[in-house]
Amino acid sequence: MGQPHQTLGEYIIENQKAFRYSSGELSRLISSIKLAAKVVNHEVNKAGLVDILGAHGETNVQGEDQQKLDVYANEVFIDTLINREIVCGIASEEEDEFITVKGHNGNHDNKYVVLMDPLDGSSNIDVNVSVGTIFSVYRRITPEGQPVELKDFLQPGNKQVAAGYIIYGTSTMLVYTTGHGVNGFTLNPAIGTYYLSHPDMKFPKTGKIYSMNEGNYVHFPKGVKNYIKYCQEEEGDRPYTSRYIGSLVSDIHRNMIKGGIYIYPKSSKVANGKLRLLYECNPMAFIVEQAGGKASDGYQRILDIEPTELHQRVPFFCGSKKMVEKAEEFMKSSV
Ligand code: AHM
Ligand code: MG
Repeated sequence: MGQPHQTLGEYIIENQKAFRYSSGELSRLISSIKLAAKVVNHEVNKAGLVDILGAHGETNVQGEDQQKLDVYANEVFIDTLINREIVCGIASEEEDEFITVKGHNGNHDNKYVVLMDPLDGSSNIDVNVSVGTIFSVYRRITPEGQPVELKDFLQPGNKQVAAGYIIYGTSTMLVYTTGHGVNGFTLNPAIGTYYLSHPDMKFPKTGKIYSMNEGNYVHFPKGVKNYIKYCQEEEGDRPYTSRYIGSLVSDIHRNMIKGGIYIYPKSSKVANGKLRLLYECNPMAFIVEQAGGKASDGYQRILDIEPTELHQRVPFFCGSKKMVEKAEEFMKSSV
C-alpha cells in the first residue's frame, strides 16, 4: 500500500516491483494515461469559457477550431498511447472499429490492449456537472509480433490486468487498480501532480443510496420496480436516499465512498440497458470488486460475461455488496 502524500509517479515506480515478470510496460501505460488525463482535465476546466472562446464547431478568437470535448478527449488519449508506443491496440467508445497500434520500429511486439470511454457523461459538460474517463487494460491473447485481432479485445472482464477512471469533478482524481486493491490520487492542478489521497479504497458493505434513472420507471422490469419499492419502504434503515447524477463515474465514485447501489437496467425501451460492457461496465466492475463491492447484470457477475461485440451493452447493477445481492434477489424472484 502507498504512503500518504506519495505522488502517483512514486507510487507507480514503487509498485512495479510487486509485479512478477514486469517489464515496466504496464507502468508506462498508466503513466501515459495520467498524462493524457491532465491534458483533458485542462480542456474540461475551460469548458465554461466556451461563450467567450467560441462554441464547439466554431472558430475561436485565436483562430483555432473548437472541438466537441468527447472527440477531443478521444484524440488526446489515442495520440498519447500511440506516441508512447506502449500498446498494441486501442478500442474506444468513439471509434467504430479497434485501432491497431505499432510499437517501436513499426513492430507489433507490445503486449497490452486498452479499451476506453474517453469522456463519459459528456452531455453534462454544458451544465458544469462532473464527467469521467474510464479505461480497461488486457494482455493480448494473440502472439506478440502479429497485428492485434478482435479477439484480443473480446476478453471477459476477469482477464483485465488494470482498470481505472478519472473523475473531472470539484477536484480531479485518478482511481485505478491492477488487481491489488484500489487507490485514488488527487490532482493538484497548480503543479500538475497527482497525490495519493485515497489509499486502499473500500466499498462499504452496505449503504443508503440508490442511484438510477427513475424517470424510466414504467419501462423497467418487474424486479427493478419491486427493488425500488423496497428502497422506498419505511423499515429498518430504509427508506434509502435517491441520488442520480447521470454521470456513471461520479455516481459510482460517490457510492464507493458513501455506500450505495447504481442500477442501469434493461427496459422495454432498451433491451440490454445503455451501458457498454467492455469499456464502461467491466472496468468499473473490476475496480468495485477490488474495493470489496459487487457488480452484476442482475443475475450473473459482470466480469464473467463472454463478450461477443466491441460495443455490446449490458444491464448494470453495481455497488455495495449487500445491496447488489438484495437487488439480485428481487430480479430472480420477479419474473
Ligand atoms: P454516454 O456514454 O453517452 O455518456 O452515456 C453514459 C451515461 C452514464 O454516464 C450515465 O450513467 C448514463 O449514461 C445516464 O443515462 P440516462 O440519461 O439514460 O439516465
Ligand atoms: Mg459512455
